[in-house]
Amino acid sequence: MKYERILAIGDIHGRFDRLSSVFNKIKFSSKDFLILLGDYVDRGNENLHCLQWAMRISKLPNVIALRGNHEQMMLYYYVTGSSSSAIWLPNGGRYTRAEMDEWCKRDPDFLEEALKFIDRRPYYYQTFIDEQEYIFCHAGLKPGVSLQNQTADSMLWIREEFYNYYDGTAEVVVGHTPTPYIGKIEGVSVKDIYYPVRLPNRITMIDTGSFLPQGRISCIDVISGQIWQSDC
Ligand SMILES: [Mn+2]
Repeated sequence: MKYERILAIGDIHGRFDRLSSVFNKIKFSSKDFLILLGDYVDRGNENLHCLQWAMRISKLPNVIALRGNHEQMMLYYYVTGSSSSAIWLPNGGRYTRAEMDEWCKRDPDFLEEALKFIDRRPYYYQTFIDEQEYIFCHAGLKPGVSLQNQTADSMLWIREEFYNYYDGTAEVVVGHTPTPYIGKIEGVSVKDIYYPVRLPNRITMIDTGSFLPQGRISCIDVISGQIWQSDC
């Protein structure tokens, strides 16, 4: 690949202050490729600013914005109205929903644009760097199942089954499970619970609790391994 850095940014969850902080530090340019791992909305106080930022920046040819489980819940809530959509509001969606009600008074088309954007989000991004396969997705992969046969539910929601039992050859970079919640993992020293974790089985977890009081938003360059974090 022709890019100098392959960057991934983890969960954002409506923290535009922390997003700006980390994004300013990385000094993103056309020489970089950037993958956003999803969960732009919910739990923060500037959820739609974060979603709008993702909508704008992903128009660049060197940016991919993936789908997170929070975008999926939001889509279900507004579009299908099915009983499963009821989980969105108690999972932080009530903040996004309240913002949406306000925004649509000024810009009645925004809801439709947002839902169209979410509906087009891919579940994963695969690339090869020096013949090493890399897979980026929001939550993870079901162990023993090929990439083509992964379900949306696995890629958006999986937790322990993935990080305890994944044994594939691809490097996998995910968000979804905040590093402070991972707990003690054998063979992994967690110096700082709000710092990305690389597990022995090729998984890198970069959701560093963006919405938590001491949390951060993190970015990693998978080529060099360099990490940038927002100020708290
Ligand atoms: Mn999340």
